[in-house]
Amino acid sequence: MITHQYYSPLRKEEVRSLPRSELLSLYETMTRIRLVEEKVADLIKDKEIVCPCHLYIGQEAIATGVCAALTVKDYVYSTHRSHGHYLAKGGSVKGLMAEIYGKSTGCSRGNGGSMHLAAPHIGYPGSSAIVGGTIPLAVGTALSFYIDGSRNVSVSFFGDGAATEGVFYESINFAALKKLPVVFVCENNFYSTHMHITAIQPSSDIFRRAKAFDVPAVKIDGNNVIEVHNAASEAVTRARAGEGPSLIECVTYRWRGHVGPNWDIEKGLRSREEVDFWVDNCAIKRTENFFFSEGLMSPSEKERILQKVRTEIEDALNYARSSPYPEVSEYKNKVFK
Ligand SMILES: Cc1ncc(C[n+]2csc(CCOP(=O)(O)OP(=O)(O)O)c2C)c(N)n1
Ligand SMILES: [Mg+2]
Repeated sequence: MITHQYYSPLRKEEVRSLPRSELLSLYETMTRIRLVEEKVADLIKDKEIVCPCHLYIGQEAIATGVCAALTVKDYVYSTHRSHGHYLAKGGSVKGLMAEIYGKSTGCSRGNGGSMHLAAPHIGYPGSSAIVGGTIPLAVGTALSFYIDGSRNVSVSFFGDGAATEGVFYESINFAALKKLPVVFVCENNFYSTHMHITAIQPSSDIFRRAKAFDVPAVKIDGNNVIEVHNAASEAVTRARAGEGPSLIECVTYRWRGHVGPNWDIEKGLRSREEVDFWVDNCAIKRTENFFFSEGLMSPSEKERILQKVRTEIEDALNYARSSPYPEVSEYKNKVFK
């Protein structure tokens, strides 16, 4: 897709309605996701990482904007493209890297790999490789929050491809019926593996389908972190007030191929022109330019954030490389006999 019908520039009043510390924190989280993912991409190319990784580069503003509207008690369910959601929810870079290396110190004790991250203590019960598979889990969690009378919220991240799965419609139906505290966040990056959305779905407007269930739904610029944050905050407020689910469709683009570090241009799956358009529309660059022009971040503050994140990544790599693999006996206890 070379047009961006939902492009929405950062707006002064909206940005300035958030405290500066929060704005810098949004920038830091997006930067952390980007630098971690770029490092993972390089290490796959070097063949040091052999675990299949679905990189989140290009989509950082969505996980960041949504998770900043949550508390540690709210739950987030992720997908095969899981690293960004895990980091934005507060997962440690060490836990992620060690998991990707298959080490016992990983967040899933080396048993899950990139697609199966779990960190319940930070409200990240898990991600799964089964497309659409976590949508009903998020709804089930919302049901348990409702039964317990808690005011916690459950979030389901899923892709445009997952919106073609029957389980999505069953889940949104049940959530709407019971007015459950769940926020459906559809990351429409136009592609499901190598297939463009126009080749698979009769309409590229996924949000309109939620309206059939009387669920409030919006379609927004997923590369505008403030717009994502505001839409998520509204949906979370509604959910906490017992007013039921919402759906946010975020328009975005994954820079790299479906899995791994390549760009998918060389295979003829998409054009260089299309990729360049979206790289120019980088959420982090847009935020940075705006913050600089409004005096909300100085070049030295940016440098401090970059340095902090680079150090975290170096420490995480040392940790992952020097950690042991899980004991073989551990696996024996985890299979059905
Ligand atoms: C139930 C199921 N069907 C098919 C697959 C193979 N598969 C893995 S990822 C993927 C594409 C998912 O596309 P989307 O939901 O848009 O997420 P994105 O990769 O764009 O983040 C497919 C078809 C799978 N893992 N699970
Ligand atoms: Mg997709």
